[in-house]
Amino acid sequence: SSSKILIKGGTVVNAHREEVADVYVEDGIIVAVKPNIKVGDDVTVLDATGKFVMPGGIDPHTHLSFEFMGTETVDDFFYGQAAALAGGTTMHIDFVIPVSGSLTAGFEAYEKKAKKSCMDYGFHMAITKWDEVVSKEMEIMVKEKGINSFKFFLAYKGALMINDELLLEGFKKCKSLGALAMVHAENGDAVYEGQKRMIELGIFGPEGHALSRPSLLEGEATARAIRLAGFVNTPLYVVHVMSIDAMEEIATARRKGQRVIGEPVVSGLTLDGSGVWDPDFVTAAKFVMSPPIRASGHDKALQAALSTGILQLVGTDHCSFNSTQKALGIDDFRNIPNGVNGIEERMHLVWDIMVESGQISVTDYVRITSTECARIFNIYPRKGAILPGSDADIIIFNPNSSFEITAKSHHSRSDTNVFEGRRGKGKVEVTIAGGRIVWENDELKVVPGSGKYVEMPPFAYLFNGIDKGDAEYLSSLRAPVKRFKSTD
Ligand code: DUC
Ligand code: ZN
Ligand code: ZN
Ligand code: ZN
Repeated sequence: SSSKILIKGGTVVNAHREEVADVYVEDGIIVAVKPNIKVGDDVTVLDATGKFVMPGGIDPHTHLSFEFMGTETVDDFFYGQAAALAGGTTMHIDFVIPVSGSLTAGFEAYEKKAKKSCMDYGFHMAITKWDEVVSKEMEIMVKEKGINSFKFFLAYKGALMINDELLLEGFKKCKSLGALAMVHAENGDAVYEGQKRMIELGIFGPEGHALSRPSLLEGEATARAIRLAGFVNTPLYVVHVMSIDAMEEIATARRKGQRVIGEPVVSGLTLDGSGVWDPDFVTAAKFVMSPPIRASGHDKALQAALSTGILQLVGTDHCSFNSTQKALGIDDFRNIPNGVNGIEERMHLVWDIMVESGQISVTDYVRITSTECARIFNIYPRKGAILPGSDADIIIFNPNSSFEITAKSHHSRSDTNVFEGRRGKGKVEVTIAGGRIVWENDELKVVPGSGKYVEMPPFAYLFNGIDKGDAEYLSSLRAPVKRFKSTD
């Protein structure tokens, strides 16, 4: 395809407005957005009349090539990204997992995994232990490696989990570096207890996974992380908000003026927890993720929170395993690799449940699938906008067409799909990534190595409500009281 593209006659939607305009792209960059652009015949022209022209989706939460629970996800950086592009997502932010606690080794491993990328990507970094070396490495990641967010696990006891003392150290370090702290919020000690209870009751199947880690444990950890972030006075990003319990903690904190960001994921927004009760093990096991997909009612409540701004952006936690891998836990749910798909389905499903259902506007759709993510991670308006100078990551979306999700037709390498059989209105007809048409007429044209690493710069000032700054705060305190011993 040509390096010059004109998208004609569509309704261009940004988070800040929609307008009928043409979009002209040259060498990977959006050059002009205005009506009636005239071009020469060396330009590929796409007719978008009656369609929406929107920024490509940005998925803030994925795990490609993730070595986890004794196996590795089937979608690597090439296949996972190809699936994403077929579904209208043009950038994702993946979690670098340290190698034996080393951030540097983890970063190098992920750099290598990502070499085959066919779309742009960024990295968050997980922190799984704490010492002076980790602290120093965090600084290197922020100052030299383009990472501005760190995730702490309050779950996965004995593996990824860290305790409150170390969480506080991590939060303080994030604040001092101008990086955003993120949490996986479930109480890992209580989950461990819940798992023992299930085993004692003789419940070994996938339903035991959900029963062992109920939503109150997500609510507890969310509340704790929020309060500790408030104590350190640094903003907090809560990943995969799956329950009313967690969402309400975020709502309360935000109402009180604390800067807390909440990320629901497509599985939590669109599914109820009935899947793990399927009598067929493989069907049930495919729904096993952490935190678990909750009972009916949580999904609708999370949608409502998203539509009213309590939650701000949608991720996927895309972490795909096939049936054979899920079968590692056939005798014991604790060995089922945790994770579900979503990177390819997110844009369609969010359109269906949020826009088609009448809960949000098309501009809001762009905000929650793309723009807000770019803003939060400090890469806007290079990403998340259709503006002159922005990267040419664009989708043409036909609201009058329709989509259907099946494992047979999807582009992930997994043999299952948790959204199997879902249909709805709307379809991503064209995806342009980095100025190249990569998805058109239901066909992918992806090139390994064409995706670029997007560095995410740190924040000069982490705003969290009214931050007086430590010195000013201390000087505002009363002087210590002088006390005398009773014998004096
Ligand atoms: N939850 C999952 O289901 N998979 C990856 C990691 C996580 O926290
Ligand atoms: Zn997680
Ligand atoms: Zn995750
Ligand atoms: Zn196909």
